[in-house]
Amino acid sequence: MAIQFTKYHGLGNDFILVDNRHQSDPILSPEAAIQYCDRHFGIGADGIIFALPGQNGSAYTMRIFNSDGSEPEMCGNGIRCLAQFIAALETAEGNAPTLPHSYPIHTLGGTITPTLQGDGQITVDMGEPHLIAEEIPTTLTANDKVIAQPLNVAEQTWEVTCVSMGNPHCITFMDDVAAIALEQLGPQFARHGAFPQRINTEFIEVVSRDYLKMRVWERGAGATLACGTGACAALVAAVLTGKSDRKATVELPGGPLVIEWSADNNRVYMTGPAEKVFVGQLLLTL
Ligand code: ZDP
Repeated sequence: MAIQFTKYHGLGNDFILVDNRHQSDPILSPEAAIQYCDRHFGIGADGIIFALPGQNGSAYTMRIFNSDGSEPEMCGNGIRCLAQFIAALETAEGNAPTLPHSYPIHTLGGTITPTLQGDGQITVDMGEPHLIAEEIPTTLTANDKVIAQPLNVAEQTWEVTCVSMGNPHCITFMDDVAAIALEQLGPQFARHGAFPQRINTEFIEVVSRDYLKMRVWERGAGATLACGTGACAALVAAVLTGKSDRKATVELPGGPLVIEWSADNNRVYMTGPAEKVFVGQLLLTL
């Protein structure tokens, strides 16, 4: 059976999008995700995303498998791609949305709402960041926030701040992110014993109070060109440690995202692009 797919990316963080609206479980297995995400034996992607029927009053549901087959709760770049994908499906069916248009999407990390602006940018209401250790989850403290706490990795002590954007993030600030040994350190953070669900790791350089530079090692996907939830978590961590304003540009290897944490702490907004690259058919049998 041939299944249609569409390839999208958000600042080079790339995904295979599958129309799964006819069924409430993903039509592909985590093993299939591993194979299709492979850049040599498959299509190549950081993850595979399914557009499923809505739940709890949401328009649609998003599920995602990382390139290693694990399932994250949320995906910031992915949900911008999903919004574009859904709009394209609706347009092909004669129901083109009038822009700006918002889609409340059910995810394992709660309801997240992307809004397609008229100019190709997508602003996502990413919901509330969670800061208490057990919500991350991390065992670094018992029942408190983890802000600028010491963590030993690779025989060094790092000062880390932990934030959940539905999925877990560990943020470290430094003078020069270009100098960080990402491939060596990333896996050691991701699999550190203090993080029972593993963790996404962001290394951040504060260029100014409204401009951060970020490199990321993602749980389940490794070094990626961009991470939307990571950029949101990094801005929250920068505000918590007094390093940035509530609105800043976060420059990733694949390009910039604009992130804002609302004054009441209840919402993080992320604005950035999502591009369609190609369509094709899944032919591997798994
Ligand atoms: O939490 C995880 O396991 C991440 N690898 C999920 C993907 C996050 C993503 N890069 C984003 O943009 O938020 C897609």
